[in-house]
Amino acid sequence: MSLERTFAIIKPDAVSRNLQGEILSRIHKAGFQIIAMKSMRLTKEEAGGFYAVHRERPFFGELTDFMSSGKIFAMVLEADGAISKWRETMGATDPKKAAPGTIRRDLGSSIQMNCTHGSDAPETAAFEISYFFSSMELI
Ligand code: 3AN
Repeated sequence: MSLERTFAIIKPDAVSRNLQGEILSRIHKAGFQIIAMKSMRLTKEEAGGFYAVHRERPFFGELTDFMSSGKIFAMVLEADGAISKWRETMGATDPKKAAPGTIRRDLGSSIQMNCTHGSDAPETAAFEISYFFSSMELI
């Protein structure tokens, strides 16, 4: 497997519950390097641009309200096979269906409030990283 970068978010539900330390610890234990990280609060429009692929989905309004409801931590993670490795570390979208020991199973409360985001493919990782970080922040 080759060295790869993925994009991750610690979502507002996790930040409001002060779970960022616990999640960062799991990121390090899983073997990722944190290449870049910033905390910020998205506007609804910025959240909509990020989740543009979901624009037609019935939950889009709810999703963008939630993602702009509080602070997030946006990160770029690096590891061998980082994209699939981070999705395995997070677990399935629905915490009830996520494997034991994953972030979403252990800490998530619903499909929406599932603590973390991770890119699902190299193309989405490239788009998502560039949506949040400039090339100078990724050195
Ligand atoms: P994942 O984040 O696991 O890749 P996606 O891309 O299917 O999942 O969905 C993006 C985000 O949209 C999820 N993380 C979740 O917060 C939200 N979401 C997905 N499905 C639903 C749903 N049925 N109801 C409410 N929110 C949803």
